Amino acid sequence: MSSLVESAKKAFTSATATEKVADLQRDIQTPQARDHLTTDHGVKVSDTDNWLKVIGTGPGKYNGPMLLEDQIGREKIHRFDHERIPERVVHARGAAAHGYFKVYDDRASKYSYAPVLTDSLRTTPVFVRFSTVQGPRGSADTARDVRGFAVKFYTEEGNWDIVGNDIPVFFIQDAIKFPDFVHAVKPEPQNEVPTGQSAHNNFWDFVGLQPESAHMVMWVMSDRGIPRSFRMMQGFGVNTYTLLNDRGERHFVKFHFIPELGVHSLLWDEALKISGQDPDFHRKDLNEAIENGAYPRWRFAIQTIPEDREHDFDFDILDATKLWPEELVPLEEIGELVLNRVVDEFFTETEQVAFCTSHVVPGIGFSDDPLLQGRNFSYFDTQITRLGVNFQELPINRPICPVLNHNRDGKARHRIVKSSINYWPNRKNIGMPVPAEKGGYIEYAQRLEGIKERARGDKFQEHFSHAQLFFNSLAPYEKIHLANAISFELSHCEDRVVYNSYIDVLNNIDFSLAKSVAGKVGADVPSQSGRRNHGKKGKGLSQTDFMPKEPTILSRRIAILVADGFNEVEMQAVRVALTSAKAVCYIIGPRRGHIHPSQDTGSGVSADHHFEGQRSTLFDAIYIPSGAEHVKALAKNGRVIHWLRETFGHCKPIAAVGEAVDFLRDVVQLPKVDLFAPGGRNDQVVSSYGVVSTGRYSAGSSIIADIPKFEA
Ligand code: HDD
Repeated sequence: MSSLVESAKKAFTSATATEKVADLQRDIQTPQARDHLTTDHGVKVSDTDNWLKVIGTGPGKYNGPMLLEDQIGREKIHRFDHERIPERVVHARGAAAHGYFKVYDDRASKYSYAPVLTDSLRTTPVFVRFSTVQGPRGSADTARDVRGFAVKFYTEEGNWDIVGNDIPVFFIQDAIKFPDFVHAVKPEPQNEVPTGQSAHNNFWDFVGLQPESAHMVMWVMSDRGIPRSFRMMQGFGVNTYTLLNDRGERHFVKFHFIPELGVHSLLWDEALKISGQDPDFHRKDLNEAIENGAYPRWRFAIQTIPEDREHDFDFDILDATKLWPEELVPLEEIGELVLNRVVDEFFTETEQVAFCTSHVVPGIGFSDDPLLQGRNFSYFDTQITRLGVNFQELPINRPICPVLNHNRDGKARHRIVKSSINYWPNRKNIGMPVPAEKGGYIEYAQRLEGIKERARGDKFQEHFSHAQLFFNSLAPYEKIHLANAISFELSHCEDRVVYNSYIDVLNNIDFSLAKSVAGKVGADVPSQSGRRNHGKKGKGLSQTDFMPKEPTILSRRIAILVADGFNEVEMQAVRVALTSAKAVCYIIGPRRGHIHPSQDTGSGVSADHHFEGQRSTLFDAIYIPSGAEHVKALAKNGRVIHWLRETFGHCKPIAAVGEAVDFLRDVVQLPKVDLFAPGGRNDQVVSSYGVVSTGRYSAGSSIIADIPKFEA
């Protein structure tokens, strides 16, 4: 490691430092006050506001024509004209962060000799980019969609990329179908509608005719399609990879990331509203959590199958539309992924990061999964279009280990190799660089026999058994959400052929689901089941299987509604209790500015926002302190009443004390108001209810509104 990198590394606190962060310091510029502007060729610029022009010299100064000879003006405009690069053809909208990966011990060494998976003394730097799939760069974060979960591990043996999603299966089995799938889900070609949505004829037409999509469609239409936060999603490598151990044995493997905070979603009504109210909701949430020290964390797990058991299952383990049920192939947790540093510049890091499924390191390999093999071509190719052939030299993409070979030239080459030799073997045969004798990437010697054919294996023909397994495993309210989501989408399809065709697909999964959706969207209601539902359920499919061990409000956003005359002593006590449990509190008042407390209770607070400046959808819970005057003022404000009714409707906790309880019952008219604590005494609020858990995920205390039951 260079001394420059060493010294840059020291500049970081241990919480955020990784070798990659230090490596990036080589390219980070931090302008200081009164630094000079220069051109790109380094010449100081004294005026960047006026183009060089002819100034008339008649009576008074007047503007004459601008002069093309102004090389400074031209450079500024030319550089601007070329600022955009092609956005990703899918997953265009995303947000990313730096962090690290660590394994607990060497238990995975029975599967792999890759040190990143086995050496517990190592901390491997990572860069993780989350994304939506359908929408363009400027689309809203909370669209119903799959979320990308792409992890770049900067290992000492080279970069390893897991380019995964928040859903463990995929829409298609064979990479050759990807362009059709993407054309179908993207906005329609004649009018470029809709943006950031799959609710249109072409998508449902395609998936209706392509039953291999059935399983994945169930996941996307479930609550998984509208996560509360990137930090509350699972990540999956999706494809089947392989691990090679030092005895030369090979295992098939699936990769999983399990969020520490549990798996949580928005409600559809929230997601729709947030799309307009704060389209950057998820990217802000990621940064807010990291900046508040609530570092997003995932446990990393693997599922492995020894090579000789490949054909032991009633599904093909290389089929990406199938999962490996945990009952058959248990998860082994071997490490953790932590994100602890926001990016410094969006374009150079988040936009220019280039993931390739083909980037693996010794000890990790591919399988014959036909989706993965196609992906291994596609990603490298797409990066050349987006970023140029030297994309791996860009700071965010370059490995932390040495890179040296005889690849040369191409657009935007940065590295300068000082050598007369750019081929192998060479007459001098003196090295610089030679093939590695040890530690090189070794392909597994796989025995193959078969007939060259455009076809798919027999087990690739069955499409509904895992879709049924997923559906059966959902909690009753999750099933309702799923049926409502499909009904929403199909009601945006005008073509009767399209929505009728999808009812046939649903009827192969579950008769009652098909009937309920058909009834809603005006399709032909099936009179009998298309296929018997096998009735089996699986572990780890419902989000309810991922509750954190202890209920937590870590990083949850809590709005404290106040008006002049609130009880500050009580409010501050509750706020301290909430923030010490690591929730993030915001004061919302009638104006952004000073809010006066009731007499003798304090000196007042400064509101972070006013009632019209935010919406309830952007918070996980609300707390209203006591105070007669303040409650009277809140009661006169229609927006406040809307905040509270909406919060209640979205099944979120509402805490109220003293007069605020009566206000909720009499003015806001929330049902079940008898469940609110009579409250009022500060010690009661703080000591008994110091930790206000978010009710949707774990029933809280009696100052929290009851959670309405989901009913069909
Ligand atoms: Fe893909 C991007 C995930 C199938 C071709 N894909 C992309 C990204 C993610 C995934 C997370 C964004 C990476 C980033 O943040 O830059 N893709 C998946 C998963 C798949 C999958 C989990 C199924 C298992 N993808 C898939 C297939 C193909 C592609 C079958 C082509 C044959 N994907 C691409 C791409 C993208 C991409 C066109 C667009 C931008 C990019 O690669 O860098 O090459």
